[in-house]
Amino acid sequence: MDAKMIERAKEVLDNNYQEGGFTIPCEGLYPFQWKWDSGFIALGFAHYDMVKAKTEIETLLNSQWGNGFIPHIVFHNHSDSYFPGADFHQSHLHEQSNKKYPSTGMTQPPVTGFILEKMLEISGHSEEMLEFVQQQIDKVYQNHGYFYNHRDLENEGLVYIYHNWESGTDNSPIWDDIWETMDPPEYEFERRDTTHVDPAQRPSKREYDHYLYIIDIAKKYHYEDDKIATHSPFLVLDPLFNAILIRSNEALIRLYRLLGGNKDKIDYLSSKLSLGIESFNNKLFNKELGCYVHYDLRNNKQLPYVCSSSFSPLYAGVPSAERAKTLVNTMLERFGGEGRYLCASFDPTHGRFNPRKYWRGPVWINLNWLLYHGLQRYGMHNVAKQVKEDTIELITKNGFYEYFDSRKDNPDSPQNGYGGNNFSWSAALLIDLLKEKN
Ligand code: 2M8
Repeated sequence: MDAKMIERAKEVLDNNYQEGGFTIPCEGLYPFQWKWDSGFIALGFAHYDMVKAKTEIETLLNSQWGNGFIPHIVFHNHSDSYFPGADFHQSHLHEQSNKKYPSTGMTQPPVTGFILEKMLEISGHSEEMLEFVQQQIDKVYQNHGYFYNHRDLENEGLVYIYHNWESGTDNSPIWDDIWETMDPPEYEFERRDTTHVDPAQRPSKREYDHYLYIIDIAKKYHYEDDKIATHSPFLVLDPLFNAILIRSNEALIRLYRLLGGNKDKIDYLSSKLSLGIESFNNKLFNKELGCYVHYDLRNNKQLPYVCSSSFSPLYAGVPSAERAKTLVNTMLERFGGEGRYLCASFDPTHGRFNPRKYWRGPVWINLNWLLYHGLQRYGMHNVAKQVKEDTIELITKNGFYEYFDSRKDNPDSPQNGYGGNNFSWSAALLIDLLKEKN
């Protein structure tokens, strides 16, 4: 069975691979290269086609801007099947943007650091792969430098995001609180996503108005970070984004040690890492909820909601052993139980939970993959095993969907897979989970 699933997963990835040397998340719905998708995709390829895995990373890093920024979407190709495209985002407005590769002017969680380390592991620490790491690592380092130089307003080792699309968890109910502080104009535009996917599984038109409005503000200031920090109504410390940055710092430190030399870079990353962990625990932990939460910098307050990102700091070694137990209790109490797959993307006990809609409740494979490894890191092998088995079962029963219903007996439909089908990171991460040597 595993072998058959791996073959099917490879087919999904190979079909989504494009001539330009990058892989689309899925046909129609997402026709370009996305930053964090590309990392997970490279991890899947690394198990059977290292050339494609390396190309995926190289292609993404080629789109880097002069200031170290790496965009969330790179428009390598033309496609009318997605809105908003290159014409709307206008990355050329930023002085240091990459004029060869049109892109968005926002970013996404920086997974590339830990992905490079994973690729090296999978290659069996081959000379060839080490050489590849040597060629690419400084670009990733510069990307981290960009975050600490431009996105860490309080110099606390935590970086902000200025748009929900930067979080990766695009229409999480957490953002509802921020939408309440805004009143964007009604935009006129043609949605493309809802021509590929049932609108009940996608964000609303009004939510898109907010998304577009924040981009318009950033464009007005030519995507300059200090102006965005002053004017964007959305300015958030996201636990998932910061956990990924810290985990990638850790990977870069280990990789630089392997390569030898680079003492300044190792020292820099180490100081940001320890500062980040300390601030994370002071600022983003919510005792009443027993987990990490988002922090709204614009209004100086925590956003007190539990979502799958709340547990992601496990992956970066942020909590103490005791705090990690608290986190897992919170996860099991609210998200677990007989009738549920782990781990819903938003608190199933909360009124804003929606089991079918995008990031407002369904299970996402990339979050499960991060949680699985985070739980392993803390020696919580039973819960980790459950997350892994649930992930495999969801894909095996339903197919390579983008997201899944967490209810085992779904009263709405026997089909628990939603959003796009033949979705790349669901395939890539399934390969990684099944190939893992236990
Ligand atoms: C989704 O986001 C894009 C915008 O970036 C969209 O809805 O159009 C998110 O799930 C995001 O995390 C993901 O990277 C992207 C492509 O899979 O799709």
